[in-house]
Amino acid sequence: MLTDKQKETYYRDGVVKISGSFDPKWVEFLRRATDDNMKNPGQMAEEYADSEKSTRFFGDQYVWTRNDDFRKFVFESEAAEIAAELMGSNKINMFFDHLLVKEPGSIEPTPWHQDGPYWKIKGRQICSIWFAMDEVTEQSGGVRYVKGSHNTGIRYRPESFSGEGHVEYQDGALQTMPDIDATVALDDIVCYDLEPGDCLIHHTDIIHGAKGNQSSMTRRRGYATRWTGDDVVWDPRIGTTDVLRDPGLMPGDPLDCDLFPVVWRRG
Ligand SMILES: O=C(O)CCC(=O)C(=O)O
Repeated sequence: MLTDKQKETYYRDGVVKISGSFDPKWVEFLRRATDDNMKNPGQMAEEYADSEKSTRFFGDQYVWTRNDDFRKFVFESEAAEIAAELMGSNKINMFFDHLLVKEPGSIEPTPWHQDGPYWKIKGRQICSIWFAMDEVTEQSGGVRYVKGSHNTGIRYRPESFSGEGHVEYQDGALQTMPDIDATVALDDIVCYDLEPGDCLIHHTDIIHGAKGNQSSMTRRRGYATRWTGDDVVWDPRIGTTDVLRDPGLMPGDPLDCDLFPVVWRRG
């Protein structure tokens, strides 16, 4: 499903764009599921933008646990096998999914961050597949990445997506994210144009963020699924974000459970 060059790009840059690996049917399928979810959001849904200043930047997580269409994508689409091939894993768990919709005119940027520090898991085989439901450009809020930043060994303190700073995620051991726009050369920041059905796969430790959606017409609907491989274990650290419910795991346990099911196994 992936070329050697795509794998090399992922390991070198921390992110790779994949076109043509998903059946095109998933685009309409996920668009419908997204609309349904936005009308009937779950307990983890959030509005990241201030409604007095901006159109919506909507997020919801663990949508696969409540919505049969997202569940179908998680269990039946090409995603888990792509993750297995990329990470060279014998099994793949679904950690969680995250719907991220920036409506035209939504001014709220996605802050620069790494995913790993937010999450109660550890291991190297952790990736996200960000599936584009729309044409996406940097101007419409395409995700921007600092190439190679997954390999520095530095982890930065998580920050709230809704502009409230570090309130929720105090962990004195982690450094504050530097001002990436002011300190990183533009050549080291990559943002791919995407067509509906394309996806980006990124490593858990890569620094990434996004501008608001400056388009006046085009929605930016992304569905990020988070996948883990053989070496990943439960690691409920201070300063990490809540999961949907207690998974019943002990620190160091493999993730296999109802909340983080094994979706693919080499066989
Ligand atoms: O869609 C966005 O704006 C941010 C995506 C992101 O941070 C992620 O998928 O990890």
